[in-house]
Amino acid sequence: MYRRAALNFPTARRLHGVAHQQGHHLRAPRLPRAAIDEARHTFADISRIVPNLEAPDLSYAREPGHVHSVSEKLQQNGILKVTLGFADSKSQYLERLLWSLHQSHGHQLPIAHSATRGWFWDVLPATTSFQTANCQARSETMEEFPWHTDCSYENPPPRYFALHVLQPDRYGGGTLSVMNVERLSELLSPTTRISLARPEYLIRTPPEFTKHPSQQHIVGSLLLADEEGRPTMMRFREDLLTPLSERAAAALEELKQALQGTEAQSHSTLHLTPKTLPEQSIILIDNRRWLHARNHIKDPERHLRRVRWDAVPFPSASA
Ligand SMILES: O=C(O)CCC(=O)C(=O)O
Ligand SMILES: [Fe+2]
Repeated sequence: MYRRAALNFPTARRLHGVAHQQGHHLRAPRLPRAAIDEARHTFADISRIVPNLEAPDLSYAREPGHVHSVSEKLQQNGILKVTLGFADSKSQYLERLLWSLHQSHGHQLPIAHSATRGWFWDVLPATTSFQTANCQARSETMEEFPWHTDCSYENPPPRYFALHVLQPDRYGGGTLSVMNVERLSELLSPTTRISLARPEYLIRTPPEFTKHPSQQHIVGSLLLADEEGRPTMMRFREDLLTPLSERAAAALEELKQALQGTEAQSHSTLHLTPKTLPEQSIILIDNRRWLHARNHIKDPERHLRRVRWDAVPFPSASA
């Protein structure tokens, strides 16, 4: 049976509940302003959910204690921020960190994007020179990206990705938002959760990423439970999906509604503005436990560098 999430951050609902009980025996229950604010903004209190580690210099990428903390936070929270104390225009810290995670914590190394680009991909609006010959990828536009996981069409998809902020958007656009899958799934009906976990979805590969002409899609599920049976993992990118049964279609519809609803906003979403993610910061994310989206870019020089690693199977998939 589905159990309620045992997350280590309080939920707004729980706080509201406590407030209600406390006020019950008072004639005119009045909550201190701060408590109301806290209840309303609990999930949005980014620093409590996204741990921050400092890396004052490049040597930290190989420092066992630091690397251990990165691995541990990724496992616990599925998201963390590293604040670099130095300029790193070539993302050497990330490169070395990924080697360390591979050597000491069993992470698979990234798959190279192409012979010329190696592990890294520049998320940067481009007009003329594209990173894949003559083909503009979505990440080279200024468009918004709706909620998605990265490489949902890959088998196996990467478990983690990181974005190194080289130039935040200076004009208020390009905000990266993240949504916790476990909390999102709490908003879905049990029937929908069961349907989303069935391998009844066709997931197309976008043409610019087709590696083998024979493999232009996979068939699999969208939602996956962890060892304890909690639906904590998802792969999703709406424009690539075709449901293969009626129940799959109905479940997808409910998921789409939930993603657009205000409850998902307050219950499970964080907005990582440049204040949270300034230049020289890196956000590392569990691609299965958090969906992400970004709004329209306003600064043509906004520049993030992306890497994805640790490809592991999303079990219900069948090719
Ligand atoms: O630009 C961003 O903030 C996110 C980009 C992204 O989601 C992607 O490249 O897959
Ligand atoms: Fe993405």
